[in-house]
Amino acid sequence: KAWQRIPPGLRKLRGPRGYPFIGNILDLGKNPHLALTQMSQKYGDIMLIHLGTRPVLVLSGLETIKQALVKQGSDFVGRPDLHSFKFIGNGETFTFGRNSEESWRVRRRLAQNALKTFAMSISPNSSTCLLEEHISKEAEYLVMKFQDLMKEKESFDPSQYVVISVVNVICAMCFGKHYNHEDQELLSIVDINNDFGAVAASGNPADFFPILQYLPSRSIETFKDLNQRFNMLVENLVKEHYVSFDKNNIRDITDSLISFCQDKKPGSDANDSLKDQNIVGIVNELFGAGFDTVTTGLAWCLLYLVTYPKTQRKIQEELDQIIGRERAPKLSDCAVLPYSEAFIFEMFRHSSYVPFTIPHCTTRNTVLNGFYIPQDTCVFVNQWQVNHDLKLWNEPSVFNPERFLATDGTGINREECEKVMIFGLGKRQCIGQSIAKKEIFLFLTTLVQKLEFTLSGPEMVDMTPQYGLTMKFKKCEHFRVKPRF
Ligand code: HEM
Ligand code: HJJ
Repeated sequence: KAWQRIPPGLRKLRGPRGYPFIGNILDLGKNPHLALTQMSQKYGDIMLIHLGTRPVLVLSGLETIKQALVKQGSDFVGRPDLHSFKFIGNGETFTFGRNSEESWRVRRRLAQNALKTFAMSISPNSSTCLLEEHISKEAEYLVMKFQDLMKEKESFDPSQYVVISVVNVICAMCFGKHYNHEDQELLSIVDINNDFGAVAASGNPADFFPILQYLPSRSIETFKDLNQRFNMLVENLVKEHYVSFDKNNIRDITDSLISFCQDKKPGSDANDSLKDQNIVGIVNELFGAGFDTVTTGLAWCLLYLVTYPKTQRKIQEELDQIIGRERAPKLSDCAVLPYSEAFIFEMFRHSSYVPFTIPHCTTRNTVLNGFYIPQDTCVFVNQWQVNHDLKLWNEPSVFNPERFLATDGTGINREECEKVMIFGLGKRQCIGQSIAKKEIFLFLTTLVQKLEFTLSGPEMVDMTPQYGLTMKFKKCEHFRVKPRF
């Protein structure tokens, strides 16, 4: 009803006409990112659709998105109250929850600081940071494991091994814990082809049709079950930490959060915003966000390597030339390996495997580029559109890492990289961005320095992304590796 009373002088939003009751839900189809990109060409960067009876603002175009999420950041910082979000982390997450802005800010900053401390501190056993130490160890294990698998089988699916390695990196920082690659309990929880991303995706019908919430649904049941097991795993680890907690020996992120809870003075603001039970919520989402996104990114890297062997060779030539074969790559090598970095940016852009940000919500009545937008409007931000915008990119559908190299061939073109949108922007921008890029860079370069990746036959892989919060490709068991030296 707020939509009907547009203040004088302001423009009314346009969008595709929908059906009564269902709105535009059928228009989204199986690939909402593609459907909404196409619609935005007709209706513009700021478009209004209806999912069920609920109005949803869809933002496209890098400049428009910057205007909303950065320049008018506090107007767009909220999260909508979607049905599926209630089950994530027992409804205790600062990412999907609708707590007060104050409570979100305290928890977000706490998580950011804890991550930074336990990733970037110098390791006592070596001269590198903790993050680098964890990644190097896991990446070297993968190099061995892949070679062992080739002794047993014709070919294999690298994803299930990559996921455990990535989990081990985040687990080392959160819990100081290491899992065995054969741990079946963990594998059942962190299987990246689970239904988490399908249910938490922008435009999931169950979020917009209350009636669906009362009907039995396989995907929502698996979603609830997954979140429960996920929460249980984290809760047990946090409980163990309380037992062995020693305030003079803060071992990991969980300890640092416990310490924060115990230090705060009764009655202070932080006291209201962070109770002991929220610790589980915070580490839960660091764990969840930290493994799924990075594993999926690495899986896409491996897929592009085998699909574009010339690109793989160029990365290997760069590694041979700059680092040689004697020593392993380091995080600091990123600055001197522009082709490897360009490959990662092109993987982010071309796959756009996080097609939308997590949905946002307006916190007050606002005006965007002259359009009136009421408080509490659900907002989808189309990252896939930005990464394939013909106004920004030359031949966006072509996979070409060179587009990110400086024209004189000496380094990376930062201006081009800035146009890639996969971590969101503004106040809700991903807090794991720098850790995630470091992980993907070091895992990737360590693997391709030592191994050549191929498929066991031509056309053995389907690159079509399956729509979700993070988009995956179909499980592929046809990867092969050969040691390079
Ligand atoms: C939020 C992408 C890795 C923690 C987000 C968002 C995106 C994103 C698109 C939503 C932004 C928005 O709503 O506007 C990615 C990608 C990653 C990655 C592509 C890997 C390549 C990580 C890692 C962590 C992490 C490693 C933590 C260890 C978070 C958290 C939020 C978030 C806590 C919620 C922030 C908030 O709501 O205030 N990420 N992420 N992410 N990410 Fe990441
Ligand atoms: C999970 C996969 C999970 C949580 C959180 C609590 C915080 C992908 C984008 C942003 C990442 C943001 C966050 C995701 C949290 C997962 C994820 C899974 C359980 C969780 C845009 O993700 O299998 O289980 O519990």
